[in-house]
Amino acid sequence: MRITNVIIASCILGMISAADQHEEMRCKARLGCHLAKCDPGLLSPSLNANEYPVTCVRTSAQDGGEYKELKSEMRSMRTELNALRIKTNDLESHRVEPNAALVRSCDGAQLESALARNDSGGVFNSYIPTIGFKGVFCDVTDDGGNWTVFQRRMNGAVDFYRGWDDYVKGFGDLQGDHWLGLAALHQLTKAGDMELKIKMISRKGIYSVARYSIFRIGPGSDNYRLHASGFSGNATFDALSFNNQQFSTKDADHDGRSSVNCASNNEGGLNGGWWYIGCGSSNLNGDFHKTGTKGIWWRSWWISLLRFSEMKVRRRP
Ligand SMILES: [Ca+2]
Repeated sequence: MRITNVIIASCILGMISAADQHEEMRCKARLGCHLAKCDPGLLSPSLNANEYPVTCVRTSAQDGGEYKELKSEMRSMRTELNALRIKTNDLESHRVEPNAALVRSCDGAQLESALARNDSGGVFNSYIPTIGFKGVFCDVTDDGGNWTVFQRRMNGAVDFYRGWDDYVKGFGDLQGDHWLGLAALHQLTKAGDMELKIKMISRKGIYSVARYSIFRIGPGSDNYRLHASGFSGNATFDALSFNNQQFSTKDADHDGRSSVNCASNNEGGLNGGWWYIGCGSSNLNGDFHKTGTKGIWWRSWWISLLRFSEMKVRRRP
């Protein structure tokens, strides 16, 4: 095949019959590219001698503009693809098994009914007012069950150093490390009749519990302020009762210390999302892999760095 004064730019657009000049012009108009006739000597014997199988190729001049356009389109497609990937990961993080029972909450009659059908607990599809259907992990065994788990750190597989939107809507793997979301937490606790239980295991293997008989999270208009009281348990310290604070993240500073954003990973920051004061006496959403103040701890990091934490709520008996 002989092609002159033409640069093939990986865009062979097809073989067409160009014996007819009119047809050739239509081809040019349709494809917007130059035509190059093939050497008749290379034609298949079965083809009519007047027919020229023609390969459409772009000239260098045309290619310049179109190539840039294609690159631009590819860039925007890549951006869209990345956005879709993020969205897919987010959906995946709260994926509910197709056969997951629909419950109104982890302590409702529907849950009892689901369990009676041999569901062993775990992830259920729950309807949360103003949010809609959302996967939740129901703990049906600990201390009588009926718990809705809203935070868990167990293997460090999920990054908790995230922004405000993620903490509001939730993230992670419901079967593993996850944060259910502040919006859901507000809906679950706003009636003021919920209790909180926090299970912790230190890096030294010490198991401890902190319980609060009253636990409520304020609305988004108050930046999901924490209300916790009625502490009991064997945890070293009541690290939440006095913490009547709004929630802070690395991009939303609502803490009680003006000189630093306690949620940031800057010097003085604790690298998480929490109801920090200045900066705090607990950091259960800190960095799983870090050992200093930016790690996961309760009371004081040098006393109780943790390798496991789980926070869950249920209606007060
Ligand atoms: Ca601050």
